[in-house]
Amino acid sequence: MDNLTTNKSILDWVADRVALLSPDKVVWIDGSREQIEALKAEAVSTGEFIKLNEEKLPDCYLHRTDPSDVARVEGRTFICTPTREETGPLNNWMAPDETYELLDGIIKDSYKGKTMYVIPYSMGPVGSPFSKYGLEVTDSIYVVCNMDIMTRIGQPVLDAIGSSEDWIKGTHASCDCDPEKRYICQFPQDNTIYSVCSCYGGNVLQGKKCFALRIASYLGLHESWQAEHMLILGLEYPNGDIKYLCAAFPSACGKTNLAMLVPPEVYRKKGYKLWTVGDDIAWIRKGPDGRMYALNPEYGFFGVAPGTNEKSNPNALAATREGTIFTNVALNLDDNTIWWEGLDNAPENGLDWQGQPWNGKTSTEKGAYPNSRFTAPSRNCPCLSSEYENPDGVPVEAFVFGGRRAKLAPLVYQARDWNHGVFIGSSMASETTAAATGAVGVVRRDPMAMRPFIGYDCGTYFQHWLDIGKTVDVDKQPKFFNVNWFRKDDEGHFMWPGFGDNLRVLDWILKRCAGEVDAVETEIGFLPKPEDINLEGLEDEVSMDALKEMLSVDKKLWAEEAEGIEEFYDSLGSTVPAELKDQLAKLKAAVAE
Ligand code: OXD
Ligand code: MN
Repeated sequence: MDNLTTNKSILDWVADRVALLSPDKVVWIDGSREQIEALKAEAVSTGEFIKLNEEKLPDCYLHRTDPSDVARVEGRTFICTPTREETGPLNNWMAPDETYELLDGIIKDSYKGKTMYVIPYSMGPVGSPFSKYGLEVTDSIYVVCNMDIMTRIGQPVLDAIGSSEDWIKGTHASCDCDPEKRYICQFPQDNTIYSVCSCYGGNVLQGKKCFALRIASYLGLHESWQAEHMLILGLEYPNGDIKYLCAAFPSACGKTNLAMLVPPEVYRKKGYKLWTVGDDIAWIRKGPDGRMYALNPEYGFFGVAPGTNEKSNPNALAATREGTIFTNVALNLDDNTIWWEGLDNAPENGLDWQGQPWNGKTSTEKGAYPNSRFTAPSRNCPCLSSEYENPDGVPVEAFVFGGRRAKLAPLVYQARDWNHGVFIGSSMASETTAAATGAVGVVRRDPMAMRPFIGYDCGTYFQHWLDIGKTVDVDKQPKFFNVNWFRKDDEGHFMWPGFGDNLRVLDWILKRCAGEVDAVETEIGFLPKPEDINLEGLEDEVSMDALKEMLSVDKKLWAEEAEGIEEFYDSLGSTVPAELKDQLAKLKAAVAE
């Protein structure tokens, strides 16, 4: 097959990869449907893919990974910069030269007897001012087919790169998937990514976490924009206006569910609609009108399967009904479809995620791995925003942060201004699952939900947020909010129903942005007046007293929280901005008894 480009930097790099990896054959991924179909057929013939029921799940496949290779590996993820200081204390660090030597040693000649696939891909619509391009070489058809869903691939990307040297160089080598030799390495100064000895999506679909967050956050620092772990959604009002917001939550807090929520009936009847722009990553920059715009650089959803069902997220479920690759879910042998925990009708005649005979009615073992995934094309999502492909992104009214806090954080509150908002994001935290049993769980700080994804030093990242604020006129700045769907009463029950009813909170947030509703100033920021949260149709589930409780601030708990934030800031070293330390001092003073 011919090369698809005359770009010297690309051809030299591919030749260098061939010399290192020694493939039998090189195949350039051109993005044609015929090529992808042929690769899927090949993967079925070797057993790498199982073709599912074509009538019920057209063009859908099941894939199983090695049981030791089923999740992102934070402990083996490295930022490789010339100095340790550049990566900061939250990241693992290795020196670039030694790392190249180590990794090249592991992967040398590992493509022998195999094909090297060269995938040109774009994060963002090809040609958009936001978009960035990359190439990933891989020995895995699974990676090619997933990248085809998650990113825009092929010839148009090479045409857009033209003769430029500005593209990300990505090397993936499956090797033997040995967990001891597994490395996920980002080299921000070299625009380079290596994923070695893994085939799990979050490690090897390099467009996602490796590029669109770790490398992109570093690029954003130097080019004055932001790569954030945020969903983007639009709320359409009965008059047809649509307002957009971005929201960041740590994992297991329902980001995909919020991004695709179904409005409560009272809202639907009035004509409100919810539109999804993205469920995981937002690239954010100032537009020509001085406002901030967000774009989803991805092209698909790489979602957690278990728990996704008609009640929790009918839109995500619908998105998986065609052209989807399922990873590590259970197989229903009766009709050759898939199953996971949270769906009805567990199959009696099934195979579990490792391919072992499994009876969903009687087995106490899980059918699907808890982190099993679907890779589904965005275009399948029934509530996909018509602005999703807009190369200029959507204007952002609000940044929303959140986490699981059983007692501390109110249902919603608003920051006083940009810097206070950055303070709230920087001190974000979530309680571990101990919270589910009623006990207050262990608090893990996860600033802006970016803890595993900031490609450089955390304090410097906070400063970048503050600096971006200074570039935007105050009247054009998005407003900052914090939400907590997970507040519990004294018996340990969740106080807020969540899911679609979270729209009631988003409604208040957007009303605040439009200046349409008052708020109460408290020690921690602006809280809603209880009567301004619309409980219409929810009166049986949430009493006014319960709502008041969810909107209360316990100064003693906040004083403890301030101590926790101080400890966290201390652990981050000297780069934590003075402005944020001032914010912390203000909080401490406000909640002191
Ligand atoms: C993800 C994650 O898979 O955040 O999106 O881990
Ligand atoms: Mn994520």
